[in-house]
Amino acid sequence: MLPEFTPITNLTIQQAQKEIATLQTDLLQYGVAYYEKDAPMVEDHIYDALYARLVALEAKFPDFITPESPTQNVGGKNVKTDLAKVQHPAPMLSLGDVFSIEELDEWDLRTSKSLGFKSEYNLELKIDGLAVALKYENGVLIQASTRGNGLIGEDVTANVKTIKSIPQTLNEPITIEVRGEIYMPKTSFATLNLQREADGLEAFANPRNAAAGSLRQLDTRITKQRELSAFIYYTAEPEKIGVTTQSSALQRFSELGLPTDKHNVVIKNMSEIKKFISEYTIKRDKLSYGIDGVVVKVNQLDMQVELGNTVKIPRWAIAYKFPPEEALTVVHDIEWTVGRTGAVTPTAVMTPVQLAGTTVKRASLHNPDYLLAKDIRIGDTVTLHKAGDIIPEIGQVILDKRPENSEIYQIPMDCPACNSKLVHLEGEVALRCINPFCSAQIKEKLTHFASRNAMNIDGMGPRVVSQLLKAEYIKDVASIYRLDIDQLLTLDKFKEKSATNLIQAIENSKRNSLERLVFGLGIRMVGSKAARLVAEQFKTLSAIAQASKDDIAKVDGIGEMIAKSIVQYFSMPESKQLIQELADQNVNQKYLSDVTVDENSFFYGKRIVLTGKLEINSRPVVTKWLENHGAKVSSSVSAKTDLLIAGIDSGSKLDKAKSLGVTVWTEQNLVEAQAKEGNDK
Ligand code: 3B8
Repeated sequence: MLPEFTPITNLTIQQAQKEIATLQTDLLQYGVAYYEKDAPMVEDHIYDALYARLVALEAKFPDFITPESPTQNVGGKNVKTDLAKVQHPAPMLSLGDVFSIEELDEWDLRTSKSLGFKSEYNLELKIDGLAVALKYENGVLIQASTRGNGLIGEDVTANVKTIKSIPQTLNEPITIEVRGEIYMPKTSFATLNLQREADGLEAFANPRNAAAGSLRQLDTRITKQRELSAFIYYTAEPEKIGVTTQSSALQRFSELGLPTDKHNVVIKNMSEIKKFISEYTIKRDKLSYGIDGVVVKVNQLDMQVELGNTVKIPRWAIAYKFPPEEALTVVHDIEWTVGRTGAVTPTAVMTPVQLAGTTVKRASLHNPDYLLAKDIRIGDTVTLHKAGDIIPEIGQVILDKRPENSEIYQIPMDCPACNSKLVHLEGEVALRCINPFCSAQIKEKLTHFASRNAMNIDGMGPRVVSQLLKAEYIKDVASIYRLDIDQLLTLDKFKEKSATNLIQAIENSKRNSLERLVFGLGIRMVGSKAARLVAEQFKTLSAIAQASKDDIAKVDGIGEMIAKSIVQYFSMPESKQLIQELADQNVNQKYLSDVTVDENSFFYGKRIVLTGKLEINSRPVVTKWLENHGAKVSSSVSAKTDLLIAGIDSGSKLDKAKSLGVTVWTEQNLVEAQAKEGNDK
């Protein structure tokens, strides 16, 4: 929580000195945690507020500024990693920021006063990522670097080259340095964290940390597996592309093949800024990437030059930061669930509250260490926010509101499903159930096997899996293929038709290409992407099973850890037996290269509904395109719908989607995503 700040004018010199010293030390420490370890110790808005307080104090008491103060080097961080260093030809500045409309008005006044007239502004969304500089020589990408301390950054060329939206060659053979933001789309962030939790790794706090952690990797293969994207917004050499305004620079970047965010607008007066800000305060939830504010830039480039820069920030641009969305609620219970790998994770169950557009009542507590570090107890009042605007996360406990008789939460010793003793495997934060016969693990494994991206057995969701397990009709993956209609008909809610359909779906799944089976087996750390890569490379399940760790690690996009996990999996006698049983049931174990649909498409396997009048493409064209990318286009919205694409005059379907919390896109969002899919090929 933020401390109450004493008004600066009321401070004695001694008090000021003490506060400045404390802030300098704390902020440096937070900076190291954030920039070097990608593991923030405090929330962004708290860091920002403390930093602003330090700036104000140092301005009033300049004698106490030290060279080590975080205010004295850009971004307040000293860079230290093993990546090579790169000196920026011109300092890579960061933006000054404001947190209220009043401060924005003051900035506008100062700017107009310096210029002597009111300037046009270009408004951009402030992408929540990390800044990079890209050097192109004769149109070829030759270097990429992070901001670092503004003067010296880190060489991330090899990693940036794995980012599909960043072109390796421009559409024109020019030599230019451009700057932009690398980010991780919200869906990729969510998937990555789920996977990390299943693997007992610490989740990333937000997409920006995930992007930074992914980019600042010494192992390029890891970066490649993470889905990063980018937007370009700046060059110090506009003459090289013949532009005189920021808005036309963005246009030219796009012509050169560089990715740009298309939400920018040019405005003539401040009332329009306010409209833009309130518009995106609401719309930000719907964007596929995180934004944390709005950037206002003087549009004329010659006016930017006239205004110039301070040592740290440009005078011609400013970032308006959105207020953090936070709510208070009470924790009623902590539930423990067993995942398919046996990781036992706690979830806080809370009084439902409205938070950034949705009702929230559950938040993952990730692992016991996390829960204990925050000292969350039953009955506690906690702050709740959304990490990276999507995932509800508990900030901190409000100690003043803690019930008097509260007790430290006791971490369970036994598995909530099978009662066997839980363990901490070495080097893991997760608590694990290692009983191979644990009913919850088996249920999760089977549900995963049947799921859309794995064997895609329609009609075999968690509920049916539970029914089948309870009736003891199935016990492992292979037994799914021994089910018959008569068994299904004994189950509640099963009729002739649904039973036949399920048997048919099981039968169809035998003809899946190998990558689905590999993913479905639930090998630790092997996601759908890694599964596809090894299937493509080795072609048959037995070839994968016989491959050595080194052979597997040689596959582009597969790291040592994944390779090790695959070898370990296939070395287990149970796995060998399972594979044999699947083969006996004629489950295909070969890679079928004639799969036409790109399983990596964002749209793959999604249930999508179109509504309203589409303006850019006709409905049949859009439907066909979506189906070609593996989506199921249906006509009615339900809780199972993944995405609603709403055109003009969308009516009841839009309302229903909103009430169900289904993601809603405009047609423009779709076109952008389609463009991205095009680039990905
Ligand atoms: C000058 C211009 C820094 C930035 C800038 O979306 C400068 O323009 C900068 F010194 O950091 N996060 C943006 C974003 C960030 C910056 C920017 N424009 N749209 C962003």
